[in-house]
Amino acid sequence: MKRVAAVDLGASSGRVMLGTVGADTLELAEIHRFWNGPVRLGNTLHWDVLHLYRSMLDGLAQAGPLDSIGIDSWAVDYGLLDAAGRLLGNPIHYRDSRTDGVMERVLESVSAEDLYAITGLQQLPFNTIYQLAAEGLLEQAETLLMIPDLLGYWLTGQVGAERTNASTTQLYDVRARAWSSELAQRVGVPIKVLPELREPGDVIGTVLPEETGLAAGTPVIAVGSHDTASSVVAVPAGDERFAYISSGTWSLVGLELEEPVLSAEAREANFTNEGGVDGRIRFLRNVMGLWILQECQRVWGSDDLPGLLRAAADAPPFAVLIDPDAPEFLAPGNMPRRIEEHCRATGQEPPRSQAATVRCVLESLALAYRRTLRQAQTIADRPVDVLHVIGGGSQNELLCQLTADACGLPVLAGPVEASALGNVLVQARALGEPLPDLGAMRALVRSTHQLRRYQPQGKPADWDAAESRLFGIR
Ligand code: ADP
Ligand code: LRH
Repeated sequence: MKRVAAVDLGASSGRVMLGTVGADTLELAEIHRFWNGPVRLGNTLHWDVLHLYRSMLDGLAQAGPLDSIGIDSWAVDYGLLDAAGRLLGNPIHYRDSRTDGVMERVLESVSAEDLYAITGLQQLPFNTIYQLAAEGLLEQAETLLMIPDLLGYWLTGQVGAERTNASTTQLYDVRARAWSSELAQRVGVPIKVLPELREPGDVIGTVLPEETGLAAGTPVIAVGSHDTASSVVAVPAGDERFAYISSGTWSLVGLELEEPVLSAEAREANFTNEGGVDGRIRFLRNVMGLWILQECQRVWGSDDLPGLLRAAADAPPFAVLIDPDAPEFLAPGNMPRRIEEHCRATGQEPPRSQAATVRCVLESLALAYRRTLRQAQTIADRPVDVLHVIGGGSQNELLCQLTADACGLPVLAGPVEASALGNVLVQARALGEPLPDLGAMRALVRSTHQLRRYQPQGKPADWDAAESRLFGIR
């Protein structure tokens, strides 16, 4: 049996989970959960990185003796270190407005076609490359560390760039599997700041006892440090042809492939080819996800999500629809008002109640999933038979049912803590547990976790009509 800690930092909460892994055992216990989110300071949105560090240490201290520690977090964001290893500035949140218009500027010096041919990455305005083009501290920087690598550095003193998260920067060559010095040069990023790549499963170092107050000697292991990479490891798929939605603050909707798809079709449909564990490719698109609902709840001051979802289940279907990926939904703010404005701008009567608003958000997300999955299957030429929904959003029964209905596919929901499980599994393998490949890891998740099945219901024609309406207003 191995006893490992998974530090899993999502955009809405961070957690330290204790994982116990053996031949037929895969158990997770929540040791510590803490708030995470944007902190506005002046005009800039930051992450509270020291709160995350402190909370991580608190959780690890409570976890007791550990065989190892692994860290994963959301992608694209970073901290910069100076030559003495000191943090330069506080890491900035990807929803900050400093990248407004930057992508367009960068595309004047590197074409979208070249960028895609090298990186295979979807265009998101906050990709690391665009953040760096807006960065004021780059000249003083010696090292760039993605968030999990930064926390790993503070735990061990060791510097490196874990590959799955590096692949989200848009500075990584997806075919050469290396940093793209050509791109770095063309956008003015000194190549020296990009550290040596490390693999999921590599030992980063051992915990520094004096600096951290933790037991000396515990190894810190690189996992799929991009949370989505870790969560896809824990998709409980067998040998069926599957798609997945990693459902949390974002909905990451797509397929697992062996090779990237870099066609013009994939680029035009804005699909990404992110690097997965064991060299797999996550061929997916970001859908705005439950962020819209989180922001509605914040504005309404309502943390009774189950109550809101019950009311939404009784609200009339297909009353109004939004394009959840519209840029106005990206930044924090008054989301209910933005939904109203979006409805008026698209000639629809805005929702009149919280229940109607939630229904609108969930149906619109289900339609976005349907469109994304259909495109993914066509572009990658990979038909699927089943859709796995994993992450916090897999607990949303209404959304799971709407997703099954909209996509015309059976949905298998769970596990909820997929990222933490993927994190734990990669550590356990590195420590010698017999988990030779993703198939073995997924079989262990399947045999130890209860999944909930949703069969498509209702009339497919209703969703066809809703989709035509949505395209009509886009
Ligand atoms: P992230 O890792 O991005 O922070 P999570 O995977 O933790 O996100 O998922 C958070 C989301 O899960 C919340 O925004 C919420 O919509 C959903 N969620 C959490 N608990 C429940 C629940 N009991 N029922 C339905 N949905 C839930
Ligand atoms: C999900 C996620 C996603 C990224 C986004 C920034 O937490 O890592 O895969 O696109 O955050």
